Amino acid sequence: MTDTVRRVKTHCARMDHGGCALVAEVKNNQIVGIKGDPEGFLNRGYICPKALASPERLTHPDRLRHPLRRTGRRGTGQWERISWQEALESVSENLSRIRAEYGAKAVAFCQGMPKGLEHFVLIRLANIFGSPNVVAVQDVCHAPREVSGMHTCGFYPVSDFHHPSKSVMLWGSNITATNEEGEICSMLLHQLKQGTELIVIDPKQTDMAKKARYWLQIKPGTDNALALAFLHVVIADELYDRNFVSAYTHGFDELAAHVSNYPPEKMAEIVGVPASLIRDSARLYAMSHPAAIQWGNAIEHTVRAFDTARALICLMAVCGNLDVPGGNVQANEPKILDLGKFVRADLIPSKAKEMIHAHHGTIPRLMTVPPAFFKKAVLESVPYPVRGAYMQCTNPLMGYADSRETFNALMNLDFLAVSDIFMTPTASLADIVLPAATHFEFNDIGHYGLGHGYILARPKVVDPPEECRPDMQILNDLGKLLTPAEYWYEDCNGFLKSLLSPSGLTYEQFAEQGFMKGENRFQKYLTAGFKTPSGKVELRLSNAEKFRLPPLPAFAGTPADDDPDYPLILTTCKDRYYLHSSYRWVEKLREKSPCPLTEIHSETAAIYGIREGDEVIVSTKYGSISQFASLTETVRKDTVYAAYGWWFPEAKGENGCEWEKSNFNMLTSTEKLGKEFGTPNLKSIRCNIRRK
Ligand SMILES: Nc1nc2c(c(=O)[nH]1)N[C@H]1C(S)=C(S)[C@@H](COP(=O)(O)OP(=O)(O)OC[C@H]3O[C@@H](n4cnc5c(=O)[nH]c(N)nc54)[C@H](O)[C@@H]3O)O[C@H]1N2
Ligand SMILES: Nc1nc2c(c(=O)[nH]1)N[C@H]1C(S)=C(S)[C@@H](COP(=O)(O)OP(=O)(O)OC[C@H]3O[C@@H](n4cnc5c(=O)[nH]c(N)nc54)[C@H](O)[C@@H]3O)O[C@H]1N2
Ligand code: SF4
Ligand SMILES: [Mo]
Repeated sequence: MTDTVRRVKTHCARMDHGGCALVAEVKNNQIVGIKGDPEGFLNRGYICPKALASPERLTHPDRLRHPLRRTGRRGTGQWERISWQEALESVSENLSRIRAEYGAKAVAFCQGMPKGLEHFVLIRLANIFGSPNVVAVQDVCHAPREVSGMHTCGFYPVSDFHHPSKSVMLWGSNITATNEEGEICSMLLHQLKQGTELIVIDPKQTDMAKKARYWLQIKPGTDNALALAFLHVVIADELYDRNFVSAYTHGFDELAAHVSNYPPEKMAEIVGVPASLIRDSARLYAMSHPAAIQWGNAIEHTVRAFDTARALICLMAVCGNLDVPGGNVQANEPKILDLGKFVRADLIPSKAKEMIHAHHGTIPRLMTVPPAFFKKAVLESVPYPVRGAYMQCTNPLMGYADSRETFNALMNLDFLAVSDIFMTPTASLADIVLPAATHFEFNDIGHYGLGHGYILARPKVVDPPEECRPDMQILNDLGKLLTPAEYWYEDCNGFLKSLLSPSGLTYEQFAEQGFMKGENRFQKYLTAGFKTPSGKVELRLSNAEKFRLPPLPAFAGTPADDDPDYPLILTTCKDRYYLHSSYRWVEKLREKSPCPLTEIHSETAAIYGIREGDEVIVSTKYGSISQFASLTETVRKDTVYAAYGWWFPEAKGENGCEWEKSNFNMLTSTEKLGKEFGTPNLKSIRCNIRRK
């Protein structure tokens, strides 16, 4: 055994979408030091507290280290240790039995936030197995932005921070805390120093709101109303890009007539922002070309996700900011294997018709099942029964809306296998639990399939502990048991090799190079038009009637109705020290954020007789939770921010680690869903609050 310190360059991952280049110092198979790599093309040396706590993530004494089989009743915490062979055979036998009895589509393959290549290997397994049902969290994470983009302009318009923008509008995106989209905020902060103007649309005074020229403290859930008011100003003041609009848009006159109904003076009260501020911000965005809109989760955390995303894409388009450097661009992929080929989409041509959500009339090109519809299939057999599930990298009991319903669905499955690194509330309900290796413990590739135009090398740094295995390896082995072996590789390096093969690079050469980026090509529409039915940006959707979609983005009222019993508005943002429900068990992070805090304006708190640190009960029509009050001036007086993702690993399995007590999703519901994506309201719910 050597005791010299090795330095390994890799990229951070699995604590958000990843992206920061890191240098890890390794001694005796342990990470002993970690820092941001000054040469990182995205982060230029930046590293956040989550990444600094990485080593503890790997070495925690309670980490899962062996496959487990349930012995007592489901959820009672009784397990026996079994071998990998027994575990894989049990998963394979159970899923095969369900396939024989109910058909392949009765098995769901579930994944949370995409973390690495195993996400796509899971889709591949589902496709080869013959199930159209990959359940993911895309209903509230990116699909509304991505798929609305595909229908409107033929691509997913991501903000381009690699080139200077004259102005940037951060719309419901807390980028310095979340590194949303893996577009590291270091690049934006650098631009601000060079004079880029900043507009922030957020109910909370975030770090970036403090730096902004204009901060619009919007009432949660009214983003589409505000975006329409922006469009009104841009069109009424004739600030739009005439040449672009006349040559490359479809339905401008209809949009113009439509948004004349949304003047700032009328919308000001709805959105809770003064009309003059709306006008000034819209003018600044339209007059500083190029400009980027960095849009976050707030766009897609309400039942109005589609109209909101559409209104913002129309705004990008009429201001001439689509696919120009420093605007919102269609990223060009490097020379690597096409996603469809990687996941073997060819093997399941009927997927779009057969997947669960097709029955619910969701938007075409949404390819993962919204969790609300997955639960309906499990609990009510609508549109057909789903009886088994394989879950990896996800904790649905905390992440899906309506946790009580999720609990019932998980309890109602005939078979549930969960791969995780820790015994989470969800894993505690499984029949088989598989101990996964995680970041730093295997060769991986980051940012594949995310539409940002680059992939990042994540070479292995240390060996995984005891029996932990990379999900890619677990799936490759399971694939051989469940489906014809010819579709699988000798080991999981086969996936890396095939992905990289068009580039001609081996994984080692790629890792040496660090990343691969597509070429900088902009304004592809000049020669190729837009990939839409009309070949133009569809301000008015030409297929609206066919797909039963609203042809123009509209404001159809707030996502949740007013309710005198619940006079306040509940919303949330992610904790900068955790990823969703993950890592509450990492001491270094827990010290920074020890307990669930509900943020409330000091004046509102005074009305409700709430003091700093009081234990409070936050209630909605759907449920109640307890958290601790944090008094602040940074949120609106009518809005309460409850913390999201809280369970208590230290409760050691008792009552599933108290998954109900402070869990935000006890307060959400699937009663009302957006038609296009099956999205529930996560960010604009009526609530009340009292001292416990
Ligand atoms: N109310 C509310 N609900 C939300 C949101 C919100 O803002 N508010 N956000 C939504 C969004 S944007 C998303 S993306 C989803 C997130 O939903 P999930 O992705 O399900 O979120 P996590 O709670 O982080 O669960 C991830 C799990 O993966 C495990 N894990 C970590 N690394 C590995 C690994 O390498 N292998 C395996 N097998 N497991 C691993 C972690 O221990 C953890 O249990 O939640 C959504 N739900
Ligand atoms: N630390 C950390 N980083 C993460 C994650 C994490 O869990 N923790 N999750 C990762 C994932 S999967 C994702 S998708 C991204 C998400 O990253 P973000 O898009 O930044 O997500 P959020 O923190 O949910 O919300 C963003 C902002 O929306 C504001 N907001 C709340 N309600 C409204 C509203 O109604 N309208 C508007 N305009 N704003 C509102 C919040 O105050 C917050 O500042 O982050 C990724 N990075
Ligand atoms: S911001 Fe994200 S990618 Fe960067 S160091 Fe932190 S967790 Fe890693
Ligand atoms: Mo997400």
